[in-house]
Amino acid sequence: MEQSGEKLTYAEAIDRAGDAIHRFPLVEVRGVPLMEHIANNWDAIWAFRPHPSDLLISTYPKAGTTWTQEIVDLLLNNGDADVSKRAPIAVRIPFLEIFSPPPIPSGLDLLKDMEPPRVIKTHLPFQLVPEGFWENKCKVIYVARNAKDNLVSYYHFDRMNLTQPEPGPWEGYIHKFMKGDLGWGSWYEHVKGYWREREKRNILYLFYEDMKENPRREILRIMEYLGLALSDDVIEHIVQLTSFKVMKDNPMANYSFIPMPVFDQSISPFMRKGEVGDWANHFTPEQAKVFDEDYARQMKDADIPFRASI
Ligand code: PPS
Repeated sequence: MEQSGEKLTYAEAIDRAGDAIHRFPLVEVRGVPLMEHIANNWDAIWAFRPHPSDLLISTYPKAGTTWTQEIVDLLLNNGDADVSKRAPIAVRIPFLEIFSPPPIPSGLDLLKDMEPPRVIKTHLPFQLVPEGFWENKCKVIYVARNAKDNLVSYYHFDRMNLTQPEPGPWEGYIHKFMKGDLGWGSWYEHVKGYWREREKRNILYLFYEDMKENPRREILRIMEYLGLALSDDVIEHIVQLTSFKVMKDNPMANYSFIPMPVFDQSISPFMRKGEVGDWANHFTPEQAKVFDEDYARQMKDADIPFRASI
């Protein structure tokens, strides 16, 4: 990546950012709490104009973004593992709204150096996605994960991502999640926002649990949505390359390219467990009861077929 004419790796850029890296507070943008640097650069993010051929992968944090990014990158490159190892996943598929202390490149910095068609990652809720994506009828893949597993994954991520607010104790974190008091706001509003718009906007709405249950089936759905036709052998290869185990050992996908002091993977690895139902190892029966009652209230106006076990 290029900064002022000089090519820096993520590790070098993070090293240069030095003391500017810490746990940033959340600042609201149109009622949605976002990391401070994102909020401070909101006008530039909102003004982003995609090309009609650009593809957006959108998720609430920790819903299966990286997995889907790797699948899409491999599908677009005919399952060629060497091509998909050309750069870290965050460079191959930039994170639209991310802004960090310089010289760490922003998502917009990376995007301006790429020719369309580009694949772009976002965690923005539907209403904060720059309007050009809808005006240009860009393809959008949305991935949703059941609330309790999503919460568990986010909790461990907030422990190891030293640029996110302190997660605090587990019990309190459950309540922050229920209130939407986390980066990118309410899980409930996020999954509902895209669900309501999915048909009108031609959004491919996927579930993490379906991907775990039958990755081949879901990879084929993505392939068809992208208008591709790959051979069975290539699809099988992509299924293998995007298994949790293989991605965990892939330095271009497992976020080992984002070192301390941003990610401390000794606290919790980015590729942590990759399972459906790990929530049962975290929630007490009483916590699950409180959560489920609140869930019924918050989700009563939507009928989204989430599964917390498979
Ligand atoms: S981020 O930071 O929002 O982009 O994180 P994201 O990639 O959305 O979510 C990380 C969780 O996805 C799991 N993961 C996978 N699960 C199954 N198969 C594959 N290939 C895979 N790759 C990543 C990852 O382990 C995180 O979930 P948890 O439950 O914490 O393990």
